[in-house]
Amino acid sequence: MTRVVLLAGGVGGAKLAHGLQAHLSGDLTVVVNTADDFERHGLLVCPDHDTVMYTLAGIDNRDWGWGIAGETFAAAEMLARYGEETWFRLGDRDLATHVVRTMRLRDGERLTSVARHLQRGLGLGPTILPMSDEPVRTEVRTDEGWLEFQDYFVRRHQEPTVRDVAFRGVADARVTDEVVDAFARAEAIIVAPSNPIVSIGPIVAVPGLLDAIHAARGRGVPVTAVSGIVGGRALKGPADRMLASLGHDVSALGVARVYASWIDRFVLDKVDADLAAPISALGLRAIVTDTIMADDAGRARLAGELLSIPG
Ligand code: FO1
Repeated sequence: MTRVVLLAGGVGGAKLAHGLQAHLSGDLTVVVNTADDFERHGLLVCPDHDTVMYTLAGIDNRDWGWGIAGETFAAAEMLARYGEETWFRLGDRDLATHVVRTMRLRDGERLTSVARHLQRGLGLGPTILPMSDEPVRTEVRTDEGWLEFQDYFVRRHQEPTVRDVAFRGVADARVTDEVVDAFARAEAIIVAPSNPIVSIGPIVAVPGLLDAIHAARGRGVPVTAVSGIVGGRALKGPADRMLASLGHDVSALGVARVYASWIDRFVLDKVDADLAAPISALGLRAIVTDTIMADDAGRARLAGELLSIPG
């Protein structure tokens, strides 16, 4: 069975991880973005990790793309009564994840070790690895000044125009031994159709991570990226507007350009077939297919195609 490392952010990453799990289970390692992580009510919330974890555990809320299915919000109601801000909706079951995580971190455990503990609790087959154990936090510069990521994404509903992006703390972060080992053992590396700027961007900005990818590529391990932009639009989230306001082409070609220096193949949707030639001109192998993961079957289909790209 092919040992695969998937680079993933939130919703798009979770769907492809779920599709790959149908083929791989234990041979799948997901390296997740932690720059969306967020302190809330004294607890550390790791949205991209938790979305992937809940999805692989089969308990994710499919309507929202985050949180746990059948969730209740009794604690949030009580927090509001005490005057706490609850615009970042934390469900009762979800809170248990953040309580255990925060408790263990406070006792000195590394984020990677805590993540593995939570995953074992949910009986996960695949491994989800934070991109680093040190904190990295995305901030976006808008006409209202710099905003923390969740402030922009949730409280402001992604409405402000993003003029610049920063990954606070990334210079002091470093790739973990577990991530280096996963890339050293990988037989294929896949980049999920996540936001190239604020989901995949922070991951490859962690010192040492791109070195690990280049080392794998030097051993002939192919790096295959899937476009999160289809027909000029992001399937979910602000990636299209963000690419535009940061001066990128809002297309599969624009995404391919962002990744071109460290990937080998680029998978784009059929509606963008005309972009295969300019993407090939970047020195990448362009692969045109149906990249829409509308349901479980679609997730497993796309994952199966990615695992069987010849050469
Ligand atoms: N997104 C929202 O739009 N509204 C929320 O209230 C919200 C709460 C939330 C709680 C836990 C969690 O893991 C994710 C949550 N998200 C919410 C999604 C989150 O902002 C995004 O999933 C990522 O940060 C972007 O990938």
